[in-house]
Amino acid sequence: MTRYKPPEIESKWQKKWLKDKTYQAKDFDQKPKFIMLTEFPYPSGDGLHMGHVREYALADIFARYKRMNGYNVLYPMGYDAFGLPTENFAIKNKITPQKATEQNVNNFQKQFDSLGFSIDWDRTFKTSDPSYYKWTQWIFLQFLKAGLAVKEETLINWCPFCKTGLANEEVVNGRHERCDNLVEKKVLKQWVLKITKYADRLIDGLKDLDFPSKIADQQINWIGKSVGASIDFEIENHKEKLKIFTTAHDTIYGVTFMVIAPEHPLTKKITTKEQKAKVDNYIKQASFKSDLERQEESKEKTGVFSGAFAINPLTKARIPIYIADYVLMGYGTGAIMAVPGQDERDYDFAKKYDLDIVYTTSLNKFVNYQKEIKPHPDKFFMANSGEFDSMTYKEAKPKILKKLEELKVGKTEVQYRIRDWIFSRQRYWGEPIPVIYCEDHGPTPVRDEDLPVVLPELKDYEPTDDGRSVLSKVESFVNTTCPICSKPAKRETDTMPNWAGSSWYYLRYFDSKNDKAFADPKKLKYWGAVDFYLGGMEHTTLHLLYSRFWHQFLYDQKLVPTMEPYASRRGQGIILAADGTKMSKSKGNVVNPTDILDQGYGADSLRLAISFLAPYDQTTPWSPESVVGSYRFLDRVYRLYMEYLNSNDKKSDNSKDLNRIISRAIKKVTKDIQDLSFNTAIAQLMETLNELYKLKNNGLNTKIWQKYLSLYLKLLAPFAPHLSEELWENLGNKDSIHLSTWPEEIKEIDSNEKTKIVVQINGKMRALLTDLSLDLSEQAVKELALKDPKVKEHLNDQEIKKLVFVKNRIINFVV
Ligand code: ANZ
Repeated sequence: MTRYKPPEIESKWQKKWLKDKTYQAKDFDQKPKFIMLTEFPYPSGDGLHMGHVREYALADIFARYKRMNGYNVLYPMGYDAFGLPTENFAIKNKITPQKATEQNVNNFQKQFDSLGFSIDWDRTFKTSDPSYYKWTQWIFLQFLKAGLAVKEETLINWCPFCKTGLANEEVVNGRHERCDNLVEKKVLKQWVLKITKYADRLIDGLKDLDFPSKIADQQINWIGKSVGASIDFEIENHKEKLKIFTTAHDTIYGVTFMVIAPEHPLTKKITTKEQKAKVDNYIKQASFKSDLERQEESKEKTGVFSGAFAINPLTKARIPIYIADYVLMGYGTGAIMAVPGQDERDYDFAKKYDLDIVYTTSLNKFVNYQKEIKPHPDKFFMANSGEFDSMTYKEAKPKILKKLEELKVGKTEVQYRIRDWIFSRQRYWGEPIPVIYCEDHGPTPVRDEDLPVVLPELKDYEPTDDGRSVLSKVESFVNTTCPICSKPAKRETDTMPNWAGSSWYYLRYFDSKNDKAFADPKKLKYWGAVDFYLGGMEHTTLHLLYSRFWHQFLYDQKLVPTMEPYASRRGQGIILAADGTKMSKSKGNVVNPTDILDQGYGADSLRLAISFLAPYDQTTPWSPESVVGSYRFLDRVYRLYMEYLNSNDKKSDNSKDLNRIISRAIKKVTKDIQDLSFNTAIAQLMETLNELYKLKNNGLNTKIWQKYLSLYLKLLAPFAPHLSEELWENLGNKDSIHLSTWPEEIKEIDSNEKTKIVVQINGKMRALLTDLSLDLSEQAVKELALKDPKVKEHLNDQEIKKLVFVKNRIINFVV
């Protein structure tokens, strides 16, 4: 008997699928469409890793399942090719990023081809293809024309190692998420995208989406909407007002000092001569700390008196203004009113610098506003608060706001934690920002017909130290003419961040070769929103948020038909090394999928193993034995089918048992796939195989087993696509199993199961036959019914003109 040899079987089918375009998604097909999207890989020098394989294998199972259920499935793939890692890889290997990308993509493609995913490769692209980034640039210009892309001088995060500015989202725990180096602050003129204008929409839009609450909450917290008030405090001997943001304006009678951030524009202005030396020194110290360090609750609060005083608009009290780094410049107005009787940080600060504390609840002691009063404003009574004394906080809050409004010193204000998206990068390997500076016309968009602004190939592309991209040194790139007046002008030399190309890539799959538009509107309409987006949890506040923003903007521009890009999102878990730690090259514990294939186990075993490890959304260590286990299982499948194919048994009858086993498997596997419970679906397939093995000892009647072995193969098909296709062909099928239909539930024949049948005469119920075996024939039921006394009575020997029979349910005599 032949042996199961995965490499042979797999390469045979991989070639055939590609040639036959088995997984081609068809534009405008009559079938309902289904888009299975996964995050496209960054083509790094390391190739596909196990995390990729998990993500793409899980998505592939679902895509195949949907295809067999009659959907026009689009499972696309491309390459997110621009960005820092490739540039750094190229520098290290002394090649150009263009060359590095080509090499890496070829390598990835080989791996992809050997894994047998049901991807429609006709739609693929790289974000670094000029034919693609032409449209990234074009979309940027739509932002520019709508006033949502602007150049601003701002304090930004700067990675001194990568020599580029960064977005807030790219800074994790004070470090650059790509290279893990500490981030500095730097003032630079930068392009920013006004994502803050979409803050409310990005929160509201989540309501209609099928996102796990963990993902939705992370986005909501990141946006950080906070409704409060802004209040202007007069500053003694100064014209300027000190504007603060508070969510606790009802504590205003308890304000005993003010705090402004060291970077606040008023800091230098209001500091008195006597305090100047101390303040300057403090500002310098603060500049070395990250926002994170400054906000750490446990850290001892530090600060310095400015020498200036503010006036409380309600009590007219004279209150000292301090400079302290626990107040951040990047939030609210960069200044606060401090209420040490109700705020912990303010309390610690007051204790340290011996400042007054006023308690404004009737309890006359420290009560935490955020934790206690805010959730139960009706349970606390005001005190030391003038005319508002003895009201509850709930009553007083709107009244105090009204008073502040009447005095024209305060108003309702909404603040967001999210910042505008810093969009300039001072690195080479990205999309050039398509703007031209003309002396007469200022920053001017490149004309549509002149797009793309092609990134010139450079030998020397390493980043510079002067805060400008290396492109600024390339005269042939920089010098151009103004699109309006044709006078000599200069190009913008900053490039876009890595997140630009991935903010709209899914739309390009609908029409990846279009050179007239980013996609044909009719195709955009046909495909609509992504039905299911599987990806990494780490992208929740980066790519996933950015692309929702771009999509909402495109919707506002009437360029896409749906308000949101992704109808449904799930996050898959991370694969750890076998010892439970993160896989990393430095630790030498990285498992390479190609090695597993090279050992001869095959892609089917690898896919099965990785889907069987744990529920799809759980972080789980890799287990090397699992591939061996999966291989053994598939080998047993193979041997069973070979034995069947060689059998010439025509007598034995296992049909009842086969029916029972397979009908249960259909039910369970179908439900599990729908619930994304792939590991239990696989467990069921293994169990079913064991049952089939037991049964085969009673014979392998070729007439009976053909049907059930076909059904079993269909259930196995999404998980082990190569082997199931091979055996399907062996069973005599011409067309691909992956284009066949998913098994419908078949009725379980259980010899012990009983049923009842209603007996009607001319449509009226006359008797009920109980305790009958399942699936009795018409003749058998008729005979039983005619013996029933009630039926006899009502029939009264009349001639039976017609008989209506519904199996297991009704028999009706028409007389
Ligand atoms: C007075 C007060 C009294 C406050 C009280 C709280 C409790 P959320 O909810 O996160 O928006 N705040 C405002 N701007 C700040 C900044 N730039 N740096 C640090 N802290 C800042 O928090 C709003 C509260 O955070 C504001 O309300 C302000 O302190 C502080 F019993 O004002 B509160």
